[in-house]
Amino acid sequence: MSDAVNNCSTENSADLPFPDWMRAVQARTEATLARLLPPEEAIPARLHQAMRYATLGAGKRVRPLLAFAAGELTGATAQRLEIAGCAVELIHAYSLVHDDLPCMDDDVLRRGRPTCHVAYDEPTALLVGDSLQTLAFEVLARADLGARQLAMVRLLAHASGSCGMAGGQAIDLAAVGQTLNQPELELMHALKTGALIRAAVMLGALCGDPLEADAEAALDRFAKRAGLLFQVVDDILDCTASTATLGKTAGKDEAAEKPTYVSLLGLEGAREFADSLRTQALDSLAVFGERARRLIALTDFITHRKF
Ligand code: GRG
Repeated sequence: MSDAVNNCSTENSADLPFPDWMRAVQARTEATLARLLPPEEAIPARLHQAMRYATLGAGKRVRPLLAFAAGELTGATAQRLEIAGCAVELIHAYSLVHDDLPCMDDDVLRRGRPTCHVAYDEPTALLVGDSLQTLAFEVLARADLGARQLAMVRLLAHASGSCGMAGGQAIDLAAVGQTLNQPELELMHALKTGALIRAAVMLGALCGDPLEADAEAALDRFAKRAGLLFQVVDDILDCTASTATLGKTAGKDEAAEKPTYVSLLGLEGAREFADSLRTQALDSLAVFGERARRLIALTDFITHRKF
């Protein structure tokens, strides 16, 4: 593994400027995912090729970045954080494959490439999602993650299931053509997008030493605000950025008559809401002082991202 890839460990990353740290975590995540996924020649080869196609070579890796940044609060090792971060990223990759299927959002472009069911076929894409999801739990269960490993498995399962991401997707599908008020919209997004972002942060922290109860509550507050912020920015980008920049079809929410923060608050209102979520997220980190500097920088990255 190259120095850049190794340097993201919490033991020796203290001096890296944020962009270098971010690139190092992204490279380490890519290398770990490549190692954890079945080789593409292993039988059934077509399924394994499609799993690697859907997971490798693109994506911002925001969730692993959050896990690594949260791990800095509890002195977690990079060996544990790469496992926690990749488990969440595998769930995320599965959700994108299923979300793009014709029976859901029916999209042909993801991460600048044909979606999985277009590049392969629908049954394969369905099995890719299923297999990535179970691989996430296999990865989390077979590593040595310390005394709270079972709690980590439980946390990821809850965040992914019907009371988390899958439940949020169900609400999203039912909301097409409906007008939601702000609490309803917030619940949908807290589940669909927020639950996994929150899981990434809390899993990263769980890789290290236990936090005091009030510090854990502050981190949880941060994670919830950051998850919602991520979605509000996503809504803004959907109607302000181009398909080429996003690597996925722009303007889909409006075309599909989906309630979003932009449809509810207007573009300027959504921007103001994002700004207030950023402030609330950063306020929650105050208790951690300098140890939260990567989380602070990531909050700004999430706020100002262009895709
Ligand atoms: C199918 C159970 C199931 C759930 C799908 C995550 C999700 C629920 C749908 C994705 C649709 C979507 C565009 C949601 C908005 C927020 C989001 C998750 C955007 C994509 O995440 P990024 O920007 O993607 O982190 P990359 O490609 O960078 O990994």
